[in-house]
Amino acid sequence: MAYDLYVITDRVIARGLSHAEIARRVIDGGADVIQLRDKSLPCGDLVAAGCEIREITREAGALFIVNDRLDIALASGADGVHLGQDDLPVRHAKRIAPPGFIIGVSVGCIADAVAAESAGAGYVALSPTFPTTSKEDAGPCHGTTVLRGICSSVSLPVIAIGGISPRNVPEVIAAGADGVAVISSVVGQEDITGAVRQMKAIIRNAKAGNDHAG
Ligand code: TZP
Ligand code: MG
Repeated sequence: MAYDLYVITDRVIARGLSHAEIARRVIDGGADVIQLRDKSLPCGDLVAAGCEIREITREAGALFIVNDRLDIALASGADGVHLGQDDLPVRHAKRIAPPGFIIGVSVGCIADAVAAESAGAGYVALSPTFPTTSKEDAGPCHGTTVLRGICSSVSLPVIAIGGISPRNVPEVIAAGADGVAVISSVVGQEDITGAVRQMKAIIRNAKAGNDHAG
């Protein structure tokens, strides 16, 4: 499963585009994962958006993850859910989730990442890696030293989230991250599809550089 480019929907940052429209543009550019994230939509609208994104991602073979809401993820047929440290604990989510369902977890330190792995998480995301204005309560950023520590402490895919831009992707990949999760660097751009293609090319080059470095 590739986590290279993980794009998170945000209707405000996308200047009012619907979640499905964001997903279409992101998938056209070749993103690997799309996360439906909306803390204000009523349940019915959220699950409807989830079902639309499920169709769009299924056709493209991309992963579909729902933020926070295991119920919405299951009801819309998503591949997984993304949980924060204050959301449903992984071991409880696993009691409800079907086999193979992915549970991603936001972590802020090596200990969180190791705990998430032992509880059965499918991937971890260092949140936030760099300063971000896209999430109000993101808290202080952890940087690439913590990222590097997490990458060498767990065998799960590790994703960097928060303040990721084309400029800092090489540094994040060099620290050992498997991928990057972004909002503004893709969803906030006028040409969303073009921004995805550009980020994918930068990630590909950075990974090739790691391979050459041995
Ligand atoms: N979780 C941690 S940081 C963040 C989320 C949803 C926001 C990421 O947005 P951006 O614009 O890529 O910094
Ligand atoms: Mg959350």
